[in-house]
Amino acid sequence: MGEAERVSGVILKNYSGFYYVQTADNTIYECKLRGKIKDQIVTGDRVIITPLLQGKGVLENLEIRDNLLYRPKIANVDLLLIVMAYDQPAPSLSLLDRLIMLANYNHLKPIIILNKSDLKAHENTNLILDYYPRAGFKVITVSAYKQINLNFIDEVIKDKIAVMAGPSGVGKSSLLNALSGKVDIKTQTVSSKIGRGRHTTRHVELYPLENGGWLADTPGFSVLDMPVIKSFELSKYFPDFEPYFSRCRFSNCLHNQEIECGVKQAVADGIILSSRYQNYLQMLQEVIQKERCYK
Ligand SMILES: Nc1nc2c(ncn2[C@@H]2O[C@H](COP(=O)(O)OP(=O)(O)OP(=O)(O)O)[C@@H](O)[C@H]2O)c(=O)[nH]1
Ligand SMILES: [Mg+2]
Ligand SMILES: [Zn+2]
Repeated sequence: MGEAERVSGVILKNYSGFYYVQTADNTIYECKLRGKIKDQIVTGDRVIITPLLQGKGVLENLEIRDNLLYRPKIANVDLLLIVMAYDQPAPSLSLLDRLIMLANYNHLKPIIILNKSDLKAHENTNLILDYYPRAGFKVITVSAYKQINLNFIDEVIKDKIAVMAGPSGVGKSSLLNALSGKVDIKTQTVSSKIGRGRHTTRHVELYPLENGGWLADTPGFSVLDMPVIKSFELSKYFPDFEPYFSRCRFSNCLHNQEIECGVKQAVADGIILSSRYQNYLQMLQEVIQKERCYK
């Protein structure tokens, strides 16, 4: 018998010494590492394997990564699905704006998912529905519970790797269950939660979706600290502010105390959502503090 064909695949998870690799024909192989590989292999990595009998395989090589997120540790992520609920819990605009900033900083495309569309919209939900699509963000309203509009999420994820982020109880695990159809991921009722930071979901695993593409249910960006950047760079991660930069008098305007600021004018004119600008100022303070520490 000749040498087995090598094929490429994606790491779905790494569990007790085995790597679970999905190949183009949708087979999942349980792989051991070929001894010589030195790189750490993480979920999302594209790899080359040699399939053996009975779903086993040998992981031969790691292909070049597009990117690597550290928390959770996952490679080649394209999209950040920022999940909020119509209500229960009410959407947090500050968390939303922070996650959008972090997605842009990490070169991930942010997609806003408003789940629980079967409930009456909270006023913050109406603000999101009104402002964010106008500001150039993709907003998808769904109900995991009533299976409404889930195909829109399938369409954006197609052939891409997406991770979810959002507060506890918005329905991330429920969405993954509804989208993947095959896997049973633990969900938890809001009322049974005790305090903050208790997550049902801890491991990093990619779930293949029916139409292609992968979704990870993880605590998402568990670290929401601002990155170490120059304070005047922060606003470049606010794409909806950008059209107004040319009207700022100073080229390194922080859009804070300066006179003649296009961004502040756009807020005053009701073009930029004022909560979004307030959240920018909050993040700016954190960036400035970090800037001082790292000087
Ligand atoms: N009304 C309604 N409730 C939903 C919907 N989707 C999820 N829920 C409920 O919301 C609660 C929380 O859902 P989960 O899927 O556990 O939420 P999660 O975002 O994964 O929460 P963590 O894992 O704690 O981060 C559960 O009681 C779900 O049944 C929906 O579309 N409509
Ligand atoms: Mg969950
Ligand atoms: Zn300005």
